[in-house]
Amino acid sequence: MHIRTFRAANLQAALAEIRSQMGAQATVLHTRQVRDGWMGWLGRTQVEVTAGLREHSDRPHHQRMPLGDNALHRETEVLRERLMRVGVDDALARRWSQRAEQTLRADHGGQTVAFSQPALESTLRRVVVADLRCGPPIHTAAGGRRVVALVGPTGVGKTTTIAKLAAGFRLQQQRRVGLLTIDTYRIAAVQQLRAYAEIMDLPMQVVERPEQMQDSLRQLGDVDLVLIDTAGRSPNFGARIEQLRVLLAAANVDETHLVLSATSSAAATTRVLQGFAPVQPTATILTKLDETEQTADVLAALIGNSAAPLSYLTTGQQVPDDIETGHPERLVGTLLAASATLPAAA
Ligand SMILES: Nc1nc2c(ncn2[C@@H]2O[C@H](COP(=O)(O)OP(=O)(O)OP(=O)(O)O)[C@@H](O)[C@H]2O)c(=O)[nH]1
Ligand SMILES: [Mg+2]
Repeated sequence: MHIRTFRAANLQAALAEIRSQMGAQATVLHTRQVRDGWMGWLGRTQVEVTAGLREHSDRPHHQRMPLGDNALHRETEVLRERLMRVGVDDALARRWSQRAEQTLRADHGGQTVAFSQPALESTLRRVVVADLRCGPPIHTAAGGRRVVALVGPTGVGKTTTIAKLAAGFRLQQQRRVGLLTIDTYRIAAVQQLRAYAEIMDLPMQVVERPEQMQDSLRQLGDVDLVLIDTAGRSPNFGARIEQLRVLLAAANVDETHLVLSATSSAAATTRVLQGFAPVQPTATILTKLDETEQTADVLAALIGNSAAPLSYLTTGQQVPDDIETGHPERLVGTLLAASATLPAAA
């Protein structure tokens, strides 16, 4: 296979260059945004596209996915390029846009289809929604105690999200909520949670060792929901993850929500999902959606790693307001809105 890398001001220009130099049978292997200039400073953003051209002997002709695929409708091709411009990788952009086209055709059951970006966008939402699992929010019942832990890397918003959840359950659903922290590494971490407990008048316990857990849970009293805050862990330190697993097992947790920041790269998100697998997360919380319009990376990592269903999304620092239950439409909407603000494909 011949492989070449092209840089251009935008994806359209790069694709045109690839077509003219390698022909319509070239396949896009990889795209990324790069900056020229010294160490990326003071430079312009450019698109770097790596394209390949297979030899005749590489694989049968009918398996090729040529760049100028006639199989896709022109508008579908535009949608695919929009998705790639906001960071969706080539394979996923192709799969999503193809399925959006197929869904649109199926909707019309053999009738003539009016292809347009809005029509394709609305079927794309359904395609992505089917890929991205969303789960129910925490279920509490008066009189039945639910124990829920939030785990994840440092600084992703675990404690803030616990405060939002506690306020929502206490103030809106009139549930009795208790807080418990096993984050005893930093005094400030305990104080941070204690401040919320005091403002909301909630019982709180601090647990250092697994053998203290059951006693501390009892001391929280007759609560409907226990929210457990944990120390941020690097997914690379298996021993720390194991300590966490043992503490959560001692609490007999009903649900473990893995907290991820929407601002993380696909590779970092994948590392977190894999590193935290031993604690067997039952749900995923995506935070800091207000800080980024680029949700492609995190969406691809969630789908690619079959992450536990999305339970909540958080959208700012304000306690208790900036939290919503997980719904994929918001994430897809963000993705499409970002792609709409970029120059339209020719
Ligand atoms: N923009 C934005 N900031 C958030 C959001 N959630 C939390 N934060 C901020 O992120 C920072 C870290 O939040 P914490 O709740 O302390 O994070 P943590 O995961 O408990 O951190 P460690 O306990 O140190 O691991 C704080 O400044 C929060 O206000 C969010 O949805 N959007
Ligand atoms: Mg914390």
